[in-house]
Amino acid sequence: MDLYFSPMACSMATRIAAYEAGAPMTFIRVDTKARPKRTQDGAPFLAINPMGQVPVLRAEDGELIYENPVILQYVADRFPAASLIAPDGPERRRAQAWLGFVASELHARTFGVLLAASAPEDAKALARASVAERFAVLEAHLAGREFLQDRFGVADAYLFVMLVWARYLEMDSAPYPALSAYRDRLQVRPSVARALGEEFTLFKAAA
Ligand SMILES: N[C@@H](CCC(=O)N[C@@H](CS)C(=O)NCC(=O)O)C(=O)O
Repeated sequence: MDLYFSPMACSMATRIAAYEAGAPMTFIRVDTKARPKRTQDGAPFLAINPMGQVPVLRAEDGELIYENPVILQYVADRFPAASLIAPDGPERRRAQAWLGFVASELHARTFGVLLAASAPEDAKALARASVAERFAVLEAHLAGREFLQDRFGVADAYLFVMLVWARYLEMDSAPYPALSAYRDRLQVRPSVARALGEEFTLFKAAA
């Protein structure tokens, strides 16, 4: 399996899932800031993903798989021994709901705007209000819980990336003690610590 990634981008969630599952994976870095966008070997990235976005996963049979929730479920299903998502049923649907929540309510609707240098200030203000509402939902959900569901899963990996971005943006974590404790717990999990350490090193070297 090949993962097209950029350091500290949302693709880090799939790296975490791979480490968690012991999945053999080759990591191919993409420069999404370059024009035209290209992989570390200079290959045109738009030929791999016309959207120009990471992550993209190339499965062993060559299939190209797009979109975080789909890629994360693919890795979880491909390595069932790691129990990164429940089989079909109510628990699976709850995991899919969390993946959808992170993808749309946090990633696209809020952090996508807050991290976009070109976004106007009023759009950013709206995004900040939106993230506060959604973090309040997470705070209530995570009080007294270790993970989003009964055990660590791919939705936790994806949410962790959002919480790293929140810290990078210097968002005040004081109103969210349960969410902050959850982030700190995940951060010392071996798969997460390894992925974060490796990607942060790459990110800093490029800055
Ligand atoms: N809907 C996509 C969003 C992916 C996405 O936003 N990727 C960002 C990095 S976190 C990216 O590649 N940005 C570069 C760009 O859009 O030019 C998914 O879930 O996979």
